[in-house]
Amino acid sequence: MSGLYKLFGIPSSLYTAKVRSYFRKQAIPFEETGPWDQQYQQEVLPQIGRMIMPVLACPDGTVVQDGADILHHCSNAGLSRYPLLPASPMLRSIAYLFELFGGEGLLRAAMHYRWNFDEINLDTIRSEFRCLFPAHVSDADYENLWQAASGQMRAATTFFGASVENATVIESAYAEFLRLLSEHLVEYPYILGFEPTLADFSLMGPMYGHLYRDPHPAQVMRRTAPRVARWVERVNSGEENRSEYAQAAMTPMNDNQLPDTLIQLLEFIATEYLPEITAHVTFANQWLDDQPDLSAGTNGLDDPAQRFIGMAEFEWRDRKLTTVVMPYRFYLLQVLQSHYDEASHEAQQTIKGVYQRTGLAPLLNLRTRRPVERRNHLEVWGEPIE
Ligand SMILES: N[C@@H](CCC(=O)N[C@@H](CS)C(=O)NCC(=O)O)C(=O)O
Repeated sequence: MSGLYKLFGIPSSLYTAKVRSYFRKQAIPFEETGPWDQQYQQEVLPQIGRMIMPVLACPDGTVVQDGADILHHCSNAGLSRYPLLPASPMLRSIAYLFELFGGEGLLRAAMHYRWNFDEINLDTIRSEFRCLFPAHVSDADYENLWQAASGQMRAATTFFGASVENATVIESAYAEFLRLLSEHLVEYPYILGFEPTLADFSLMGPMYGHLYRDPHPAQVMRRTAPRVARWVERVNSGEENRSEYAQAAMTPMNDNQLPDTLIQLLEFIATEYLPEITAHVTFANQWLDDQPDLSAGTNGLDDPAQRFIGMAEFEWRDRKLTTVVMPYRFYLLQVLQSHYDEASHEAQQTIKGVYQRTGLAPLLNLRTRRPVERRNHLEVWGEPIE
């Protein structure tokens, strides 16, 4: 093994984009290769138990799967030149919120803009998906592989509610997000101020992996939110290209007076994502109640690599949606909640105040009856919470 960190993923992978941006911004030398790589196939895959990206192979031989775990692993190893998490408990809570929302809440827009614009996107995506397979695969063989891989992702698109029928609402919600983020970026080069954090890296999943790179959404972003496109480039670069920001203004955010532009982004997250995650927690609790004998340390399903437990319905903006329930989302939600539980009374009051003001307060108490834990690189249920 080389002395470098090795990242397994492909350029168009959503979750790999989160990890790649962290490595680039933190100026950590690494090499990236696809899941076709011999090391992935022969050493990594048997360890992680499912075909998934991103995976990080560390120089000491440790293998870490999952974007969130990879960032926290590297941060704990002291690799971050910019702290992954802000020191302030208030801002840290918002960083965890963006980790949840970035990877999971923007998935609908990310999938819609990739898979519902075939005329503009399809040739590009077909070329991008070639990176999943070894270079020697023939065109004829690739055609079959592409049909299978793209078919699977198209099915996933509808599981996340990104159907053509929902197109106008998805697009207007995303336009609103771009507008709010553009306004926030007038004052701040990053989500939580003047340094990149988990919040920025997490948003890179959808915002870079799909929405900046795929032809149709790339044009939408460039034309309607060029400042957002520059932020995507900034977060993906080791350089500090923030010349558009006045040095004088670089005072850290004040916990007790968060910028209105950030508050508005939080309100957007409440409207966009709270109904969905609420429905998913309700579904999961019913599902857990129906399986009183579920063994802790398992996912409760026949296939230990399966990531979905069912479909839940909820009201989203002016319509009803049914989306797939993934325990992984609770894994991220729990981090936000544990941080809140462990904060000082004073910090809890500040966090609660902001969550109440923005409509996010239910998130602090929305809990599944069992925690989601990670065992052997898979998400599993823990013992019931008393
Ligand atoms: N929570 C996981 C999600 C990873 C994930 O879904 N990755 C996609 C690519 S962006 C994947 O590998 N999908 C393969 C599959 O589901 O078969 C993480 O952050 O690592």
